[in-house]
Amino acid sequence: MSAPPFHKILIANRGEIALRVIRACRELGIRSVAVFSDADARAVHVREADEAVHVGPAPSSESYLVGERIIDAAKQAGAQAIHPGYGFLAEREWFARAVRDAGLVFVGPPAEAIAAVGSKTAARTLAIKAGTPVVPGTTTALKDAAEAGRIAEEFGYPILLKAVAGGGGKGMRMVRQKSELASALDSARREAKNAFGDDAVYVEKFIERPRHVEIQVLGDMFGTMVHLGERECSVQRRHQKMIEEAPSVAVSPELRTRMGAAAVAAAKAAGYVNAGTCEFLLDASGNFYFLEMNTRIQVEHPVTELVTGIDLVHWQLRIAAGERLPFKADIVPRGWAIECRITSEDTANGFLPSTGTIGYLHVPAGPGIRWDGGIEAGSEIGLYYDPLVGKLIVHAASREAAVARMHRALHELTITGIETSRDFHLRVLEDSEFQRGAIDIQWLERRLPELVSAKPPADVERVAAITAALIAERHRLAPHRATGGTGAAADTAWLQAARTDGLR
Ligand code: MV4
Repeated sequence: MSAPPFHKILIANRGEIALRVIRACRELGIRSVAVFSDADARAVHVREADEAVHVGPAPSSESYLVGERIIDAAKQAGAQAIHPGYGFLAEREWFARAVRDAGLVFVGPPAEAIAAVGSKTAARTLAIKAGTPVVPGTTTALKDAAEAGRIAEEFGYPILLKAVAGGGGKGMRMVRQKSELASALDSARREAKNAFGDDAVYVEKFIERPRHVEIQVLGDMFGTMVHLGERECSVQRRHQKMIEEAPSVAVSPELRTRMGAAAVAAAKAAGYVNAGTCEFLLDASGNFYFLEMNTRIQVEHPVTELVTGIDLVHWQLRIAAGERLPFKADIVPRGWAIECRITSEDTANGFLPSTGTIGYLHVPAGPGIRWDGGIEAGSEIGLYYDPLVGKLIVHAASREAAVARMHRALHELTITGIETSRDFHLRVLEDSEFQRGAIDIQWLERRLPELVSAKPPADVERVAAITAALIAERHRLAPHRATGGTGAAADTAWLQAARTDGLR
């Protein structure tokens, strides 16, 4: 085995991504240091790491977001580098700089590259210079509504007002006609100021019903930059992706080559190093437009790993340690991968966060299955952090086979103690439009009412009815006996179901 890139690193994150990085460390012979808050003292990532350092109380603003504490923990543990995962401190320019100033390696791009694409107008300017197509619009902040009006006339309505410091849809307003412009500008500014402390707003032409397609890039310190193809991320709700796949039904090999070259050019222009993602909108005519660059490992990175055979977290670590990328020819995706984000949300009740203790966890297995999770039986799911409890990822020879495999895997997945998005994902996979790949960024929200009220297949109801009858029978024979693990509340619900079904 070749020498490890580092001997010890600290992982400034929690949950599934912390575990993902810990696993990569173990494979590469690197010692891992976890950090944890009060709420995570018994979390899986803490147990699986070689060492763990407590960094504060449950709220992330007092623990996972306190850069100084985390850097101190790294120094105290003798770590050489910090992997930020995604979220938390991953895309904070000041953190990347502080890590470097502390004499440690930030496993990610240089602070300067984070800054270069952090401003959306600066990123657009860079992309244009690199020859990467961007959405028609401005590259400077708007002065006032009059200027916005002139620009809107030039590009034609509808337009989108976007926060210069933005990303993820905050501070974004669609304007269909001139009369709405002034008030939309006010509210976009207010929201941008609140979210980013900067009320600068610019204009883009609104692209109707596009897909969200992103390109994974990987660059080393010696100027080599490659793309690893696209991910289709259109299935999302309120800017939260739910299902991602690689490749995309809308991307031909020829389009992949062009989008890949455009992404590589934009990333090079930003002085980018390490793993990054260029987000594009792809319209129904096959035109693509650069939106923004994400300077982190993304939640959905596994679908790219499965179709390319390249371990992105391994390469993040090797690049950060100064290794050269060995890839020469273009990487061609093999087969099809799909990821479902399993969240602790009650999809039948407006996706309300669900809390509780995991009672039982059965993870699917068999051909082509990967589970990137951060929970186990006994894990407490609270309200302090993101509702993502795990990612179910499948790989198969074709899209059709991958859809069938994901359905089979979701069927096997059992999580008790909390509500999860598992059943909702099953309904999406059964949808004929999804099965045809006829999706765009509004598809899920358009279909949400039917998908959340869809009945489970008949066999599930039959099994439930039989179970209700058995529980009712057991209750009648021994009403005083303990309920045997299903819990008193659950038994009451089943008994009621049995009664209403006339199964007594
Ligand atoms: C757009 C757009 C349509 N036209 N820009 C949303 C978040 C941010 N990343 C950019 N976003 C959009 N920008 C133009 N000119 C539509 C969206 C958008 C979107 C983009 C990707 C994934 C999901 C989305 C959901 C709603 C709107």
